[in-house]
Amino acid sequence: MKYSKFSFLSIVAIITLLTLALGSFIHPVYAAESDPNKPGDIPTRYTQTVHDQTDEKTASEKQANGGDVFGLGWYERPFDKDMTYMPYIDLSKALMNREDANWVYLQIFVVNPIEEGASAKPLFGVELDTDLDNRGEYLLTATTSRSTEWSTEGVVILNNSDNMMGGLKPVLPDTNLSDSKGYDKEIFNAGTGDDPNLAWARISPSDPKVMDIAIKSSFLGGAKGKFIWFVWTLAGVQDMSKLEFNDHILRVDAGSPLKGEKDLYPLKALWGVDNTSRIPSGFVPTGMMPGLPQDFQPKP
Ligand SMILES: [Ca+2]
Ligand SMILES: [Ca+2]
Ligand SMILES: [Ca+2]
Repeated sequence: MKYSKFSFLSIVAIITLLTLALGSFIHPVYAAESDPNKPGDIPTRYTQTVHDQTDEKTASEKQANGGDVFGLGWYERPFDKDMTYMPYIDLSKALMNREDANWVYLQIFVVNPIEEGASAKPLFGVELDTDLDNRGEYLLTATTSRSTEWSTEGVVILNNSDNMMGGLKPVLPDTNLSDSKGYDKEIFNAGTGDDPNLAWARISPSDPKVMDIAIKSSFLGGAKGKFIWFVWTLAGVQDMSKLEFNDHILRVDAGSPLKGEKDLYPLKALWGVDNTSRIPSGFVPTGMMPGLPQDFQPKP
């Protein structure tokens, strides 16, 4: 009995060693399995989560549930010009995952299934400040009429040619309306561009209220890349030369989704839009950056 017990333990030890050896071998294989030219499954470890106000509870009052701060470029306006609620563009959450060797994955969550908004032709997107000067470099947008398969169709990346995104005061409203160019230059459109596989989108196969977006990690500086990101849904204004909106549209002309803002309510020129606050990725902000949520601002 003693002998067989010893041999049982030996077998366990050998299996354990084999498992350990295989385990250390399996890890790098995982990265190699990721296709550098087509996105795949979205990793779930180390995901950054950003929450956004939703308005289903105040929709019947024809107003937003707070969260709209024109002066910081935070918009909570998933309503049409008559203040009818558009739940299929009401952002509730955004996730970012950078664990894949080849892809940065973004998941954009809204209140109702995206398909419900097909006739409004909204765009789902992300704005990126890649040199951390509070001025966006890129705006990626994806049309919502799409399947649960990854595709570059309807995916566009715009760049800004005057490096004046945000006018004289980035993020904050300029004193006078700005003539800065906004996002005026197309660098990717449905596979046309320097890299035909740069950016992809799909409706999440597991949740019809989620748009998945994949951007090549190398475009954002690879594993160590530092950038600010924030997501958008855009149905009313889709002229990207009007960004930043609070420099190109006066507050009084933009209107307000909040009845408390008596002189501004209801929505006027700037309707059918939602975004999140600006979120740092790959770094911890050490100086004040406008438009970041309080959690990310340095403590006084
Ligand atoms: Ca929202
Ligand atoms: Ca920038
Ligand atoms: Ca500005």
